[in-house]
Amino acid sequence: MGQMTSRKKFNLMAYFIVGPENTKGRPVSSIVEDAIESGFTFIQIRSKEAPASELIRFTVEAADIIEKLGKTKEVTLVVNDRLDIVLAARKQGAKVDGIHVGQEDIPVDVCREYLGEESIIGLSARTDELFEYMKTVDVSMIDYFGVGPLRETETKPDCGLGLSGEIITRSFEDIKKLVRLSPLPIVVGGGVKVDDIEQLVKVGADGFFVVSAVSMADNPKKAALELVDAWKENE
Ligand code: TZP
Ligand code: MG
Repeated sequence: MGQMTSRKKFNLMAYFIVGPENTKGRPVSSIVEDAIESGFTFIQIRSKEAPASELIRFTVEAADIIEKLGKTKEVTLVVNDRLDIVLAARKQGAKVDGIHVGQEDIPVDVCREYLGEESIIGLSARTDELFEYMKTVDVSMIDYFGVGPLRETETKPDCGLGLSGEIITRSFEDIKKLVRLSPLPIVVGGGVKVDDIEQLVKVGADGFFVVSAVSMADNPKKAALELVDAWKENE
């Protein structure tokens, strides 16, 4: 109603999450470049180990790559959890589009206040009582949901941890239901491999997210291309 602000456009189709702990020692920036050249549409810098100075550098480098490849309109760049890193990278002139947070992280209204109305804010949808949550959550501050895990994953062993300590994975049937219920676009990940892509398209997900399927591959560029092609072939 009379909103004067406009959110940046974004495409969740092929969403790559990466940090230095995921690359088998290869530079984060070169794998980010591989993913983008292969058609990935969304990049998230995520590290639970790297110091702030490195996180800022990875973020600035990713923004530079997106610009160099002429894809500032097609590719969205966010940082996991760290509002401070987004602000610091922006201060260095990098085009960082926003942040991805979990339920336990810095609140989305604080992110929105500091990042501004145009920024993209993603939220990991909660594991317990997910269906009820999707129907009732206040989505006024956020732009998309991250949903998972499709399978248990070593990349984030606690992903999907339910209240009684068990890992709750999401079936394709669950995702189909969530797509119907969710007031926002959803990107699905956690253990996703190329063979899952066809079904993710079929159940109506807006995109898939991966870490290891690209970052741990012997040939990340080729692995990224296979994932993107699989999506496009089934769309
Ligand atoms: N958030 C939910 S699962 C996950 C993250 C960051 C890790 C997914 O990693 P992988 O290697 O694609 O299973
Ligand atoms: Mg988090």
